[in-house]
Amino acid sequence: MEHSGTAAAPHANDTAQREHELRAQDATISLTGDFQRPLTLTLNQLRAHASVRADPFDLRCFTTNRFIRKVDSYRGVLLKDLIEVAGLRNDRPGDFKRTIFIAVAHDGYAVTFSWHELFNTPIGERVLVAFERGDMPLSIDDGAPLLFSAADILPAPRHVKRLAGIVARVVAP
Ligand SMILES: Nc1nc2c(c(=O)[nH]1)N[C@H]1C(S)=C(S)[C@@H](COP(=O)(O)O)O[C@H]1N2
Ligand SMILES: [Mo]
Repeated sequence: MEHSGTAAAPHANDTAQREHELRAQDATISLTGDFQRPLTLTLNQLRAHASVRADPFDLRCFTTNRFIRKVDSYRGVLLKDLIEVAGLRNDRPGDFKRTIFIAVAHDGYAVTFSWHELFNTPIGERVLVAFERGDMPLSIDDGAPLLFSAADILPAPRHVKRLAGIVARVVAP
């Protein structure tokens, strides 16, 4: 052994600390694409934002109807509040009503929302980017930041772990 235990320990801690910092930097979400003011928020900035609380629920897959597990109540920021901070584009009158939002996870998993769904139906009142579960902070290992659409019939598809960001696209026929 070249290194004694005491010499190796600080080095190992430094490495762990650096990895932790890198992962903490990873815990940001970006709102990009067709927004007026694209932005990036850290998990801590999310925690400082006004938030809502969802009820506990059963996580169930759409494809298989498989019951996955019970999930305690999430607390998080409404997706539509974040979208309003980034600002909808309306270059031509009515463009904003044709905007879709793609929620993309770090593993490439992606789901969509429409402007009407978020701003003109009750679903939007219950789509949140969660940073807490059962009154405990969610860590990156728990899947934070995690997007969840609480009004969905089968919740698993739009229960997006490790959300990387929201991409806005004004779509045309
Ligand atoms: N980031 C990410 N989130 C995801 C998925 C995924 O592949 N990636 N799959 C979804 C689907 S279809 C299901 S059924 C559940 C699976 O949850 P589990 O991995 O905790 O069992 O996660 C949902 N959230
Ligand atoms: Mo699923």
